[in-house]
Amino acid sequence: MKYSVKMRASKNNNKENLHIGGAESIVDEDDLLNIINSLASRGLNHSRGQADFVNIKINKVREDDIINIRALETRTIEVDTKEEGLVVMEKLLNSMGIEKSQRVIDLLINTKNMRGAIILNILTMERMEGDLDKGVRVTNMDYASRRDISNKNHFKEALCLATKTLNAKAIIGEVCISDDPDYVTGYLANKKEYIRITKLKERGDLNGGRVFLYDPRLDTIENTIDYLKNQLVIVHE
Ligand code: WAQ
Ligand code: MG
Ligand code: MG
Ligand code: MG
Repeated sequence: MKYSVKMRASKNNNKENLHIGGAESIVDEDDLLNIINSLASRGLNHSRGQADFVNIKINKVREDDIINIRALETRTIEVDTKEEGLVVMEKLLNSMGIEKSQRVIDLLINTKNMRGAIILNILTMERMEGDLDKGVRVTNMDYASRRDISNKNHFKEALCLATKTLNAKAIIGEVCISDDPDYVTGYLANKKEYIRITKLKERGDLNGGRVFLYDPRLDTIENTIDYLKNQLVIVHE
């Protein structure tokens, strides 16, 4: 028996509910209480301050509904400046056959305050995510191996998300910049690898986002969004 456990934490900010963090796991029954503990403490003592609300949702899942996939290969490209990092990203996009790579980058670096990702049609350069403020959130994924999730591990969590995302038939690439002001390493993923680029923004910058590159010839947008949101995926390293 396996369970999906999801945590989200928020703060009160002038009566507004401000999201400060979230995390999730897919675990065996034996690990369930430990994971609830780790996620609760992660939510309560978040790096963006103490939470006012922590919501933990537990769902039993059917093993037959889970697909198992191998993590993308990873490599790192070291750069000294954000400008250099963005040039590396542009060249990688060009090498993937993306003609309007500069437009992909403009969209990425101007994104802020979205909870989910932009889905960009690579033929028309139209946004496909429907809710343009929120974007599409990829969820229902985890690693096969046990790990300590009481603190955020940017790299591991992003690799898990990218592995699930790039396994969608029609998603051929992803670019990402963290919205955390102290985390300047971002990445580009394609069907084969997850390429870390060590500087894509200046320290202190609160902007960040994700753009998924969608090829409409490979699958419908409905199937693609349904897969990203709902398919249970376990990633093997
Ligand atoms: N699904 C879709 N989009 C998301 C999700 C999600 N589950 N979570 C976050 N986003 C979008 C949203 O627009 C955020 O503002 C943006 O991505 C960045 O999210 O190898 O920390 O959680 O070291 O800040 C990269 C690690 C870390 C690079 C990325 O993203 C490396 C990171 P954050
Ligand atoms: Mg976040
Ligand atoms: Mg995240
Ligand atoms: Mg963040």
